[in-house]
Amino acid sequence: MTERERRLVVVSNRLPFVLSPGPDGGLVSRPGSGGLVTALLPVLRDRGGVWVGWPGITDHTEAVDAALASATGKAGYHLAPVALTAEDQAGFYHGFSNEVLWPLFHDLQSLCNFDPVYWRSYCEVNHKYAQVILSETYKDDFVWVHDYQLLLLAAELRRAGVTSPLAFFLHIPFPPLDIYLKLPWRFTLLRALLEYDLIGFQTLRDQRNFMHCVRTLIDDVSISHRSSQIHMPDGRQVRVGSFPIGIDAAAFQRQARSPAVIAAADTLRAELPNRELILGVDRLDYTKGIPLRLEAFRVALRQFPDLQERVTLIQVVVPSRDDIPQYRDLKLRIEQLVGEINGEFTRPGGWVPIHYVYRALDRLDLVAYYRAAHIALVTPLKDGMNLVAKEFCACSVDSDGVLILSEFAGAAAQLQHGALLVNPYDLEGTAEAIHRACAMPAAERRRRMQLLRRAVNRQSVFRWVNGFLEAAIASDLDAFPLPDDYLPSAEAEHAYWDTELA
Ligand code: GDG
Repeated sequence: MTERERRLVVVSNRLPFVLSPGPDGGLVSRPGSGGLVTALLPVLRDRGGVWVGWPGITDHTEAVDAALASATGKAGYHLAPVALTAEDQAGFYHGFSNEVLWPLFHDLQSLCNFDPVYWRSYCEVNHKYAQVILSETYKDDFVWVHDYQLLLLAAELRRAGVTSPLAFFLHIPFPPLDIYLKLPWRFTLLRALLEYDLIGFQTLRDQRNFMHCVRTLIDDVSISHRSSQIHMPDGRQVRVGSFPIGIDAAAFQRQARSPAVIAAADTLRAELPNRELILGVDRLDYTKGIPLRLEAFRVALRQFPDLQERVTLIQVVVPSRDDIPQYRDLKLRIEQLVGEINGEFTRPGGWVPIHYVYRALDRLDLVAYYRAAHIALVTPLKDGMNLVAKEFCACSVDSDGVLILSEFAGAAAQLQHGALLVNPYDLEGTAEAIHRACAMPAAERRRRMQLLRRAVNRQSVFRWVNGFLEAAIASDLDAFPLPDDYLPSAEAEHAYWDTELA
């Protein structure tokens, strides 16, 4: 391709579009406009941009190309699909990404399946993404790669001769050295990451873990500037930073105040009158700590009988990765616990302690749950950030909600002053936090929630994009300016994960 104005090239596992069968036998596309897409859209449109990713369908047919061509027209930026076979998906995505990197990076190495076949598939598929980038981009485009599925992409691009700046953001945690060391491909992977020019993490915790691994495992580099620059033997500098992702808080707030949400939230509260509503919303994932949360809730009901008939836990679990055995087992464990707890405490008057919802909600219903809930129980065992915690705060427009948050969620770094922090492994500690939240005086709720809402508003997803791109510019002499009208947009209507990075 010939040279022209530098564009932004976003690369993620999935394209921000969902393709599904249309009425005429073809495919129709539904855009994703969740937080990340909403925030990147102005930049992609202004500079001209490309989004590279898998379209979500393994049979790559002309119908896929046609649906994407039409989606490109509507999106205002170019969609470049990476064609993956079912075998690729099995080895690269379900295998190496979700049975090796996902559990390992969440400190759960006993759940890892270090199958060498998975690793080979991961290498091959990263190569495929690189091929699409090479054919779809110009020499000076700025490439921003997202997440753990694409750790090797920069190394693949460098091998093909790419010299332009490459940036990477990891949405999940980076593990401590002693856990990272378990990875059979630890040196190759770390060296590959060092082919990026800017590496962004969610929190300082992750950044420090990464630097500790580099310092210990890579002997021909030197580290300076308070651990934020790595000097490579070939003279290159790799910059490292933490960029906590945010949400489009204004859009959530606006929707939480809409008549449709108010009506739906009123209905929810009316169906469960005089109850303190505690909400959990999670993808079906063992990192989210759902079984321990349910156990903590059981301990709370046993140790604080005043909570009985006063609280209802609404636990929404959104189906995810159910072709992986651990996820199927997790679902059974959750259902068993819900059954046990409801069996133990349900009373003839109609009180059922846990309302269990196993499906994806549409955005309006999700926001209505956030608005109706008095308490959010967000207790992951480890989480890169956790957007549910932030969305709950944005939707608590009357400032009367209480956030109970795991200290192992990345979000705890920003929300620690307003939230009740808990160790999710400490059942009695979490039970006490539930009791404390239920008994919390209105003035304290308000004070805490106002702190939380300020933090969530301040650290929006727009600020995140801005901060990341500014850091990228600093490592690059050619400026990559943001559009003048870079502002939060009004809409973010679709599910976040199923259209973006899942
Ligand atoms: C990864 C990292 C990091 C949930 N239920 C429904 C629904 N959701 C939306 C929420 C939220 C998103 O899904 C979940 O985001 P999380 O951050 O909580 O978790 P992951 O999916 O694991 O995301 C995480 C994130 O990347 C971003 O960097 O924070 O740590 O693991 O936005 O609103 N959306 C709809 N229906 C539901 O039922 N529509």
